Amino acid sequence: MRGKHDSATRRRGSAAHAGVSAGVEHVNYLKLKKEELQKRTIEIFEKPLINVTESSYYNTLLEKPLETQGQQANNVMNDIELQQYLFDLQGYLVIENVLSPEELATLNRLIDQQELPTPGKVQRFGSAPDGSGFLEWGKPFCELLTHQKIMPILRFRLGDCFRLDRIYGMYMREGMPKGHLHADYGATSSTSGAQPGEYYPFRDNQVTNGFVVVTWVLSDTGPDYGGFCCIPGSHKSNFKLPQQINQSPEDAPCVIIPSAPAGSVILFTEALTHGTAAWRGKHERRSLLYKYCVSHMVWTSRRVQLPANVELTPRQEILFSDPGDPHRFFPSLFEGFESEQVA
Ligand SMILES: O=C(O)CCC(=O)C(=O)O
Ligand SMILES: [Fe+2]
Repeated sequence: MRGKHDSATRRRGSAAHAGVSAGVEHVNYLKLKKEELQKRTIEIFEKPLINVTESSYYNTLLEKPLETQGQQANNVMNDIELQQYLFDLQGYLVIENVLSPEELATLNRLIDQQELPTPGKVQRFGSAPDGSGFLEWGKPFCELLTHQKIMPILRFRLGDCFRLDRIYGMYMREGMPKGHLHADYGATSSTSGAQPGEYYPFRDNQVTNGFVVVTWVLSDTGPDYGGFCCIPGSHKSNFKLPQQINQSPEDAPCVIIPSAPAGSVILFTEALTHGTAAWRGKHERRSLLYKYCVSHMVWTSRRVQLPANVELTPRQEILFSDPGDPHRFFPSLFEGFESEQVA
């Protein structure tokens, strides 16, 4: 809406050269007087860029806003709009305090009970496919599949229909070496010579992104310890990763190890150039990775199997479906599951 000041400016015939056509105001900012320019600048910065509550897209995503608004004002990372912006900007997102200390202790205890071999060359545990991997180790692992904190974020990335493509845990002991930086889509991917696909297109105000990894952090990771590392923003890069960064990522300022205390979740797109930094922590690294993709995409021809000993919810079971065209051959994870979408 035009303000009082705009019409007054026009009436005076000042140098503002403001005009309105089809509801859009045209202003030649170069010709505005200093005070007028200052006032407009302040107005622009005070106005929210997107009014989330009025956005119909947002309203279709959530029946009620997340438990965020007001109630959790001090936990800004619960704001879905902020999460959306940062995930798109960086290609990854860390949300702290998603797991309670009790949930964390339970998951770690269940892993301890497995008496896994000491991590060495192999840094992975509980992988699937084949089989069900660590999902068979108990219900708490299955509850993470459709955790209410991650589902709205996955919906932004993957739409209403997505599947669980693969899972594995990662564990590391002090002194274990780094892994190579890589991206599964885009210029840096090993298949970049193939027919170009669309790996991170942004169209019609929606991100369509095929693969998202959800990493549940069960012990502190970050710059002091090692663990997940990445090049923020690299999911949008048009150029292949230069050799010198690939060879010594630890010397490249663009490679970061995001800080993620135990109980956090790290979400990242597989189009992001990412990897595993050498582990320097005195404690064991423990993370659980759940990899989701849009329903019509697959990484491998094998499937994660339903765990035989844990009863899943109908919504969780959808994640194990064979690939299929969204909605036509693959059901929505949100329609009919509204009660599971908010706390
Ligand atoms: O968390 C990590 O160490 C990175 C794992 C990884 O490369 C991946 O999930 O694709
Ligand atoms: Fe990876």
